[in-house]
Amino acid sequence: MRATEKELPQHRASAGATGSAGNVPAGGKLIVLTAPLTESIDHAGFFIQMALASIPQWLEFVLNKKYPQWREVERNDDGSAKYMPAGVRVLEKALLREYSSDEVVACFPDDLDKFIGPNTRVVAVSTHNPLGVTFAAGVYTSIYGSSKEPLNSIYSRLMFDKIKSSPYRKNFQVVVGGSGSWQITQTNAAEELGVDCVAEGRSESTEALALFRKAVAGETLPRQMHLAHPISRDAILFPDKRTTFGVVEMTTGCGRRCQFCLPDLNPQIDMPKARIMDAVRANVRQGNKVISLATEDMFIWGQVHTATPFFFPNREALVDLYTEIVNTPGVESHLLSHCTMAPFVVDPKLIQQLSEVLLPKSPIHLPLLSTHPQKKALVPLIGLETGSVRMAKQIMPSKGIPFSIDDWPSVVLEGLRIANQNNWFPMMTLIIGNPGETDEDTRATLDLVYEMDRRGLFAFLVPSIFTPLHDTRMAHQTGVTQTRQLSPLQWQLMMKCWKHNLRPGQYSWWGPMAWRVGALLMWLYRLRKLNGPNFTWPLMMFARVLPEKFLQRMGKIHVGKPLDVKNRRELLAVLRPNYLKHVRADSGDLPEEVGEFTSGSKPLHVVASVPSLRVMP
Ligand code: B12
Ligand code: SF4
Repeated sequence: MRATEKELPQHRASAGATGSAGNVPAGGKLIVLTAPLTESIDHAGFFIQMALASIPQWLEFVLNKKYPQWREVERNDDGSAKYMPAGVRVLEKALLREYSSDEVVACFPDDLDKFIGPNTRVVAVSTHNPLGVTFAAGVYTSIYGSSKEPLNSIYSRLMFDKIKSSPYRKNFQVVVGGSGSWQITQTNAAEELGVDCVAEGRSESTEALALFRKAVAGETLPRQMHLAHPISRDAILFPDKRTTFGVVEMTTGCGRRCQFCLPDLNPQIDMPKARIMDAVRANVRQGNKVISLATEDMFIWGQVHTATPFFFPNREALVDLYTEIVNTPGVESHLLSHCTMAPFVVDPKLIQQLSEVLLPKSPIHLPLLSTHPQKKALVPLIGLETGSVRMAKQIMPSKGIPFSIDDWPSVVLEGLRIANQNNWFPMMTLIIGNPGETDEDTRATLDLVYEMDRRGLFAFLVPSIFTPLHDTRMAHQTGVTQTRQLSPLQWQLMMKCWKHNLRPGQYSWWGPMAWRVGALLMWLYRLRKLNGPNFTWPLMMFARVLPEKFLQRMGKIHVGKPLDVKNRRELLAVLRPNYLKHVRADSGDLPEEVGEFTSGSKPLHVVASVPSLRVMP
């Protein structure tokens, strides 16, 4: 049973006394916010967090060797965290509408003891991927390990154990939120982790404040709760404290309506430029040198709810926003988050202009790929998902709009050509084992990957196993659930992607040999037992034990066949007139007859020029 408010010490009365961490009240803080260490660290770029989310514990030594200081975090004078994931910061801001800054603190898990005291009523945890059961994360640990849990999950559990074992545990309730909180409900892990309430949704909502009020009053919280998403730009809160990687929200929602996608279910909102800039400046003021705008698709910003469809990017607005961000004094580097492929084909000039603005501030160097004088590169995350048009029609019919999904492979290859020409080398995710996926679908995706290689195009291909995300349109569908269920072709696709990723490394004399020997040793030592017989020949292909043509003749692999691909001009030529009118004439390749299309008997005059010159406020 929980203590009632009467039994609890008066938290406000204790605000003056100081405890062990700087000016922390001896009775602890009323509301303590935290997030797993592996989601809060702010150095070495995005990749380190993605690695922590994907590798098992026994491979931690690799990270320790490469980044010996990865666990070292910075604190403010009072012991609170200098930076925290953006989700924690927004929650903190939401709470500060009702509670004073003496009552709320955001700290790293190691410092929880300093802030949790007899006065503490809520410990609120923000999670991104606490149990590693999401796509791309779980799959790699299960390929490599007996422990199926990625490092991220190990560190999350350590944090939950620490909260659970607090001597004041009976005085407070544990609330978990954030984009990964669903993993706790879906795996029924709340009790084991000591979580009282999983609150999914946004902390700006009135429900969120009501929830905290209840917890502060000592009332028992519901096990699960939904917090509404703001529907207007003005209702979104922007943190004025430093965020991990300088993450500042740029948009919510997407609009392309992929069936498996969770963020797409949120309202499509693009944030006002002035508020984005305030958050950028706040980060810089507090010592952040890196900024990253969080979005599902950066290209919709400036084109949400305008007269132009959102899939025709607002070139001027985007270039203006990014120019101002990277030119903000103190911003030394800028990282891209997510985007989509079709805009590369729609407006190559935008890509060229953004490259000029963003490349000098990109911290990513790809010496073997980039033509930039300092070998800088831009690496946004883009969903490729499948090369099979049949499968794409089922799971993501609007992924390539304004282009038809029938042209998806062409959109991917043309988009990637334009990207690579401008030193963008995206990280592209693929889903393996979609519900109803046939060998023919996997062959089609392999054809696309082989075609990339044939054309000398490059993206980091990150295959993952289909994970039904709760509430999505595919939430109740089942595909492949374990790596052992993968067919030989699905394994080949997985290994072909990784072979493709290593292509730049093959230019060195030692690269091919190191990978070949390493892969074979791993297979002999562990992987053949873990992953079963379907893994064997794809591994041999990856390790280049035998030439691919030879393996094909043996009937062990499928060597992708050349694809008949439309170029940009051909893609534009089949665009619907009401879409074509939004394509910018200065980006070239427009059909000759543009300007006069015939719609029935009536000629329709089309200005293929500036779709929208709206620059965002
Ligand atoms: C930036 C980002 C990253 C960055 C930085 C992450 C960081 N630690 O700051 C990087 C690239 C490192 C990253 C990595 C990964 N990411 Co990520 N990432 C994002 C992105 C684009 C923005 C996140 C963000 O900061 N949003 C802005 C803040 C304000 O929103 P928020 O966190 O959701 O917080 C709000 C609410 O959730 C709520 N809230 C948050 N915490 C709490 C706590 C409580 C108690 C309450 C009540 C409410 C609450 O209030 C906030 C505001 O209202 C999102 C997509 C998106 N648009 O959300 C994907 C996203 C969250 N990532 C995703 C994934 C899959 C990953 C990886 C697993 C990918 C991988 N395989 O490597 C890793 C995991 C990393 C890790 N350490 O766990 C998925 C999550 C899917 C899931 N969990 O089921 C998303 C949704 C992308 C997608 N399209 O699918 N990511
Ligand atoms: S394009 Fe990406 S963010 Fe948009 S709906 Fe599809 S998967 Fe979701």
